[in-house]
Amino acid sequence: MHRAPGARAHLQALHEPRAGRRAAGRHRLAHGARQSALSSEIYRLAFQGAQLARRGALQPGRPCRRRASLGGRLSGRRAVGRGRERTGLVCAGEVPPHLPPAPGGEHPRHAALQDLRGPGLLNPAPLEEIARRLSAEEGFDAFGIAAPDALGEASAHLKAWVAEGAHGDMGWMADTLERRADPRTLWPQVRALIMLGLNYGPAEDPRAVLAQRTKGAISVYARAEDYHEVIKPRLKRIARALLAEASARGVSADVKVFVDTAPLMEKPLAAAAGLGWQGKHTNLVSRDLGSWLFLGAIATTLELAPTGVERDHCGSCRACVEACPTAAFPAPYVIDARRCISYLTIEHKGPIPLELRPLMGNRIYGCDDCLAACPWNKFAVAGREAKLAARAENDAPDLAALVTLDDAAFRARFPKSAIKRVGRDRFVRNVLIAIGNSGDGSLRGVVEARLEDEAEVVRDAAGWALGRLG
Ligand code: B12
Ligand code: SF4
Ligand code: SF4
Repeated sequence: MHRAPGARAHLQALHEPRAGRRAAGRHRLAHGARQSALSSEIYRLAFQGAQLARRGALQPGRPCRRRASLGGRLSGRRAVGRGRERTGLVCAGEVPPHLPPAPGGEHPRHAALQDLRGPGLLNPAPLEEIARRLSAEEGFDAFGIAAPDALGEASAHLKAWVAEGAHGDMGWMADTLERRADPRTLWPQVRALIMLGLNYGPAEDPRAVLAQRTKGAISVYARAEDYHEVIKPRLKRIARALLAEASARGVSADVKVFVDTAPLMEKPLAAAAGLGWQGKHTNLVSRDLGSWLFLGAIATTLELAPTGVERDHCGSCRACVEACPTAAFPAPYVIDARRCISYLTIEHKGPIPLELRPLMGNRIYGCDDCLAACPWNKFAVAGREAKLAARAENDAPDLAALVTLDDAAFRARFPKSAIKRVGRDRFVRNVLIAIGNSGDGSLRGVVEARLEDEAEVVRDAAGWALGRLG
């Protein structure tokens, strides 16, 4: 992929004060998901296919005996749960009976069963194909496999980007730099990364709300349920079924699932897996789905063959770069997060730099302008996942109502939503800036009520908004 030479030198330093750094180990990511240094989402196949056969893989419902060190019995559901005690084994009894046995397996019934089970089982489909089928069954729209060493120049770019300070006060980007720059440092045993994309294309142009100055613009990804919660259970189910299939073939393996929940460079890995390319807005663009794509990953110790790389199809287009209201792209393919409204409204805790406030318009949570500008969206279709469909109350909410929210009302207003993760103070700060930009003097009263707010960041934004309303 072409990168503009010398782009790094153009990164703009804003010298804004840095908010407190996050403790290493557990972080909140850009979109609020919890990030742990090494995910606890490990699914281990603690037995070989031969053992599986001996224990009776063909006896569904048979109780599962774990190794003493892991202790106890776990149900299939609990085996994929969180937490140390739930770090899961997949039990023989949880392996669906229709799966073929390990080739050359020890179980005396295998040969006879192969006859009964029909063609294809002597030469079962490659695990790559199984993974692809499972992903489609779980509703993913894009699939590919990347090798763990596929990051190439992206690692160096990440390091240059952080060294430049373009990550602003996302201290967790710096804290996790070495692991993020190489999946093999994150997890030395990893042999392949299954990269998945889920289309969340909006039904309408999300920019329509930008003209309604007394309404708040919430970015498409946050108008519905928190996508982390939608995607992660699906990744777990795929991982579990894939391990069961591998086990039936006598292969022991581990997997970890990620959706923005670990220091993993999801975009360049997805590009290496052929899901699309990183456009000039830096996000992954797909020829079939445009820019509206969530990414998820299943890392595994299974040796899976990588799929092809997609080449860059941006050409001479600059629509996203020119659409950015805050000029957050110092060069094509490079973002300065410190100027990005998504960063300012979601990640940045303190007061928003004065010079950027007027440029934010009524965007109160995230921003979609660069994504929406992409001509490849003409091939996009509206997302199929009901849980990711925008909630009507988040399409164009009244700023006057949102600015009055206290802590409890804020949590109640955004159930199961990623928005809840930024907390009430940061959210009301954003709403006040939008009110300041509305030019609507009738909102002075609700702003004045926030001048005595307990949170300093809210009082600061209220003072600024009042000044703007005149
Ligand atoms: C940090 C982060 C942010 C930050 C920084 C944005 C960014 N572009 O990195 C902020 C808060 C601003 C942000 C915003 C958004 N995010 Co975000 N974010 C992430 C996160 C956690 C890490 C991304 C990362 O590694 N950034 C580091 C930089 C270095 O990476 P990069 O921009 O890809 O840099 C590449 C190129 O730009 C280039 N480059 C960079 N610097 C330099 C320097 C030189 C000299 C050169 C030549 C090249 C070069 O090389 C780099 C490597 O390929 C990922 C999840 C994940 N774990 O990957 C989600 C993720 C990227 N975000 C996502 C989304 C949806 C968004 C928003 C659309 C949300 C919204 N509507 O508000 C916006 C989009 C803004 C934008 N244009 O990027 C999705 C993107 C899906 C996709 N299709 O690509 C992800 C993958 C989450 C997910 N699992 O779905 N995000
Ligand atoms: S999300 Fe908005 S502010 Fe951020 S880079 Fe894209 S257009 Fe610019
Ligand atoms: S808007 Fe144009 S330059 Fe930007 S990502 Fe899409 S095709 Fe590439």
